Amino acid sequence: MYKTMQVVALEEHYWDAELSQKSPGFEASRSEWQMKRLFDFDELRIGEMDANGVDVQVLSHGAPSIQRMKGQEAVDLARRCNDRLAEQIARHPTRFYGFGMLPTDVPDAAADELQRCMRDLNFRGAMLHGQSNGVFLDNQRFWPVFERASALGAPIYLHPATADPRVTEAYYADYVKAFPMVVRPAWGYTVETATLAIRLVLSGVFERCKDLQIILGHMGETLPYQLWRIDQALARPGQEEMGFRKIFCDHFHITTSGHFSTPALICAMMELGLDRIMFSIDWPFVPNEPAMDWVKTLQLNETDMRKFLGGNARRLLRLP
Ligand code: GRE
Ligand code: ZN
Repeated sequence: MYKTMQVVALEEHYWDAELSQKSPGFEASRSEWQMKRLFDFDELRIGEMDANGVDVQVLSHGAPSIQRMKGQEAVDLARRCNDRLAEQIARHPTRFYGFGMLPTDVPDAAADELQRCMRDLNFRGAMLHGQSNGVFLDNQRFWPVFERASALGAPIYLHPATADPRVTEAYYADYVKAFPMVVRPAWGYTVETATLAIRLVLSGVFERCKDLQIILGHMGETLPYQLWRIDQALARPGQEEMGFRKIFCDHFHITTSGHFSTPALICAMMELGLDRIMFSIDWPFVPNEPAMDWVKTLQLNETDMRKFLGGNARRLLRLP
């Protein structure tokens, strides 16, 4: 059944050569297998898409992207990276779309870059990675970015990055040597990104930015599972209409990147509804095979499967 359906995966990464050179420790904990694929836009990438039935990748830079670069250097470098990504997409226009990177260290310039990405480069939104040089992105200094995203109808994908070094030291230092992934997909990434999502709701940014849509990967970074408890604990009498659950369900979409669990998917479907859930892989941090093997086991009806595999992404990202 899924063979006749278009498969769109939207947390699929690449690395820019110049930005990675300027990012110390970029290769740490990343395998040779992943490194080779992050810089490839041709045979390896498209060959593995074809071998597994992935029709479209929406490309984004890997973590921490431009979120740890400062000032005018960040502004200029983000522009060059986005231009280079657009060139790669133009070489395979039916297979690739893009999420831009934004130099959040200079918020007004980041908002302008988002607009340039959408209007001039035909990107489908932007991806932000964890804190911007140590500051959570819900801080009002970053609201120009969210206001512009809302006005442009540009979804913002919140991707994990490693936590503040003080958190890593206090919470993980004694296990990180034996289990380096504890600060990344095993747990640290999840905590970091779920915290940012909760802070964004608390900040009130969605009252200002009525059309802002946020995407979370990794099956929603645990938030669908926690939704009832968070909503109940934060509830304020007389403000039921502005509760956490309502804001989360109105302003967030999630993807399955790197999290191919049917019980987790069922939980997310019950909390958010299928229309806000989009298949994704997280290639090349996760290979395509286990993702597509999992999809074949899902007992979704044809309409829902079509939405899940590509239809929801097509609508949210306005893909042709
Ligand atoms: C990363 O290095 O950024 C990474 C991993 C594993 C899973 C996802 C991911 O190492 O982004
Ligand atoms: Zn990712």
